[in-house]
Amino acid sequence: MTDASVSHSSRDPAPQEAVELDPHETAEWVEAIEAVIHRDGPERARYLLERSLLRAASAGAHVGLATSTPYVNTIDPGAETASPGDHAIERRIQALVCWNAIALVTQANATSSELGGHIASYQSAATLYEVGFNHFWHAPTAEHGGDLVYIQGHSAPGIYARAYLEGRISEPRMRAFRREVGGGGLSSYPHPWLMREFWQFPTVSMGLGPIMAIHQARFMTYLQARGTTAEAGAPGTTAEAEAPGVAGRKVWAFMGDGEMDEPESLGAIAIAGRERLEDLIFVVNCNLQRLDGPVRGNGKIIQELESCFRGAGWNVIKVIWGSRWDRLLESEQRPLLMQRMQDALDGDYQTYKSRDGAYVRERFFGAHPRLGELVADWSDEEIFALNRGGHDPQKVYAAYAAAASHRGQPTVILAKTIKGYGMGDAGEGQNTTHQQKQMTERALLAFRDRFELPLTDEQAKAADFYLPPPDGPELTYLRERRAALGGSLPARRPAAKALEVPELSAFQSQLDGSGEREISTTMAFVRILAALLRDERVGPRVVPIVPDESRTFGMEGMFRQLGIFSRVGQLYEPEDSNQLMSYREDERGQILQEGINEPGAFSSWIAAATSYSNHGVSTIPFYVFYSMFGFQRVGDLAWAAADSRARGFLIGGTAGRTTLNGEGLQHEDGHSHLLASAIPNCRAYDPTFAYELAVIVHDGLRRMHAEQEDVFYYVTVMNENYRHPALPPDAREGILRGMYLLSGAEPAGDGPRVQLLGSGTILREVIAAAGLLHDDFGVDADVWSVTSFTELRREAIAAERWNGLHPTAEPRDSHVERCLSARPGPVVAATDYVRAFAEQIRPFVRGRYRTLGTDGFGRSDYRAALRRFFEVDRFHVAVAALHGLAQEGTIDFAIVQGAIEKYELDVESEPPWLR
Ligand SMILES: Cc1ncc(C[n+]2csc(CCOP(=O)(O)OP(=O)(O)O)c2C)c(N)n1
Ligand SMILES: [Mg+2]
Repeated sequence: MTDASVSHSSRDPAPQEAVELDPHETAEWVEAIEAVIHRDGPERARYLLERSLLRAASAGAHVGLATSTPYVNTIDPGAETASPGDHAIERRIQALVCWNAIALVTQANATSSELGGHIASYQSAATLYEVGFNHFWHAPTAEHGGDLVYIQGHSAPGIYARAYLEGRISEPRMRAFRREVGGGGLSSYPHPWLMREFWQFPTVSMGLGPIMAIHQARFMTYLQARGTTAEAGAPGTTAEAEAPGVAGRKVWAFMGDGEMDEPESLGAIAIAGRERLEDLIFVVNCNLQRLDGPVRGNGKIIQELESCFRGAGWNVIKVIWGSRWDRLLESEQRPLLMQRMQDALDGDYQTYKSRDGAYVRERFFGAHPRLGELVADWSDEEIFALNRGGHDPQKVYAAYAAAASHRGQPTVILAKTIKGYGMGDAGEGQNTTHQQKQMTERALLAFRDRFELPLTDEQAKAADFYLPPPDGPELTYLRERRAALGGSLPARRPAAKALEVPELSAFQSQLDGSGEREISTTMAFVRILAALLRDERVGPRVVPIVPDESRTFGMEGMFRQLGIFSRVGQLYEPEDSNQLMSYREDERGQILQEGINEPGAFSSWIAAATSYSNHGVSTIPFYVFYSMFGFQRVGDLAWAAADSRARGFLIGGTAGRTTLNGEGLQHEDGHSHLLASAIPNCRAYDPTFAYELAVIVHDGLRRMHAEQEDVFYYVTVMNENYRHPALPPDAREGILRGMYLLSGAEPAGDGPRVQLLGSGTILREVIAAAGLLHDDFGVDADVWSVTSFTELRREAIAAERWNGLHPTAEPRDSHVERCLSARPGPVVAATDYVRAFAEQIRPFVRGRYRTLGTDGFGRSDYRAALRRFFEVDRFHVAVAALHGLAQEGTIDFAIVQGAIEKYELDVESEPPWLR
């Protein structure tokens, strides 16, 4: 066996002849092992070999233990836990679920294929789900918090079909699969946003399910550890009566074998191994196919994955062969059969199941005369009926039972199945099966016959849904099983108890301004966070999350104070133990320091931001990261967070293209706000002053955790130090709506006048420009702080839409219009983001509007040089304002020319975005 229990290291210099010194002695060793196998079983043989190898290694032999095991089931038939279920009824229930799943997709595509859907994937996975639903997965109850099941996105039809049998989904709703407009239909895939009481986890973007599940399981250990703190008496901490806690709960994550190609799928498995996440179970449905064709036609995906997961410290359970193979594997030809099983490639296995028994006899068993003899008196049908492990409820049950009771490691179940199982020549094992959205009448009849469904020809041909009598054995059994496990799944709990959030005055020191001190908004944020952490009610709920950037953001003081969460605490003496701010890991630590791992950190944030629903306990996560490595890096996870109805704060640090000035092109973010603006429930702000930040964070807490709105916040903070004024009276509402008047030229004189809008760090250039305009040109300026162009646009397009649909009613004004309409003069907006950020409000600025932004690649230099380069400094703002006045005819163009010369603007170079 090529990859059996032992492999030589690639460094082993000894050629075969050099070590085969004594064939007789070798034979004796092999015989000895055979005797052990015979007497004490293969496990004992493995143990002895491992011990011997260790001894050889200690003497200098380059040996390594193999990362994969033979291509047979991990659990021997004799060691299987027997399923306690009624196998005949379970088989019938599964057939009904499979039928209704086919009917769901077929009906949706009956008149046109516009809606789409998937049949083959769920058919291959049905047993894997059914065994879980019947025997393993708890719904949330007073006693059990409920297992968290990450369902493969495009297996949704089967999950709907089961919910239909349970009476949770009506037939009209089943007929509205993928028709959500108008409400009531079933979403294409698991989307909590669209079916908020049903789906918990949006998994359909491949790879996100696995990484989110790992960090969910890790977050559960965090909650448990923090809950222990509460039991020890800390006030107001997470362990409280509102939820039964996380004890006994498991995370089950389903994924496809093709999906394992995604870096996110395998990229975090080492974390699960290292953290010994024993309540995490992956089920990889190895149907050997992805969308286009074979996953590893020339290899073996199960063996490859086994190596990866074993290397990462997981317990691996392979469920390759069904019970009908047991007899063959117990025969004398076991070694030869195992060799053949090992030799055949995944591409071969796929082809076997797309053909027939005669083909399997010839190609698989025919490879060796003694194997051929093994099945000589079998019919072709019997050979073809040799089943795969993932379709055998008993094998799957045994694997699940072993996984559920395994301690000390996460478990992955690698189940071999057939894509399009049961579809026959309509798709079973065929390369085209993934795209199959319908079954022909002939295929539907064949399916009915194969699974003995009680349907008339007419019903079958019409792909009618089939609901057995409610008091019949199938539905009675199905209900009883779910009742025993606490109720139906999947089920999402929309609400947790609202939190009492602190008053705005909790952040008084930020509201009062910084006086003479120059600080950054990053520093202000850290102080706001510190104030929140001190609050008795919400402090323990705060989950600070950082990729490897705490020191970048000045948060390292929290290490000592809060501790970094570690399941084992701190087993070493930290280098800086004698210092006040030493590095401290703690079993009850509050900070999640995720390493250099933005997708992982974001996944932890999602787990915390949805804890109100999945754990019945609201937590308040703050994920603080380099804004350039935020949405751009993990945008798909941000989308999944939005779909998940996440509630929490994303803090984009060192934001803007010219504040993080020395770091250059890859670090300087000028567009994350555009990416954030595309997410409907993400409230995004680019504040300048500490009081703005405090108002925004406070309102976020109120909306998300007191009012329980399903929104989350993206707030950018900067590392540029300056003085912060105090909160102006009446500014609060404008800060939240997106703009407010910072300084007006009151009383309005008769001279020329302009409106200057500034956002983020560039607001300070805008304020300075107002001074230049006044001092050098006698022009008055109203200065507006724009905390969010995105929020302004959202409100304005809503008003515009309303007006368009209510033409005879009194028109509604947007906040932008209310602010600017009575203010004379051209409008100039400047931002540290690309112009498109400020362009968002153009249709709602009635006068002349000019935007300045940082379009182009970032680069390193001094801030002043960069702002001049991107043409967003005070001089460019002033000249843009003067140009607007000239265009309006208020001043002469010669004045603008004079200003350009006075301020020495570079007029001949290429625009910055071309350089
Ligand atoms: C990130 C991403 N890329 C592509 C797709 C489109 N897609 C949906 S299913 C699928 C094939 C899945 O194959 P596999 O993971 O083996 O699942 P199976 O259907 O075989 O169970 C693809 C490519 C997707 N959903 N997400
Ligand atoms: Mg697959």
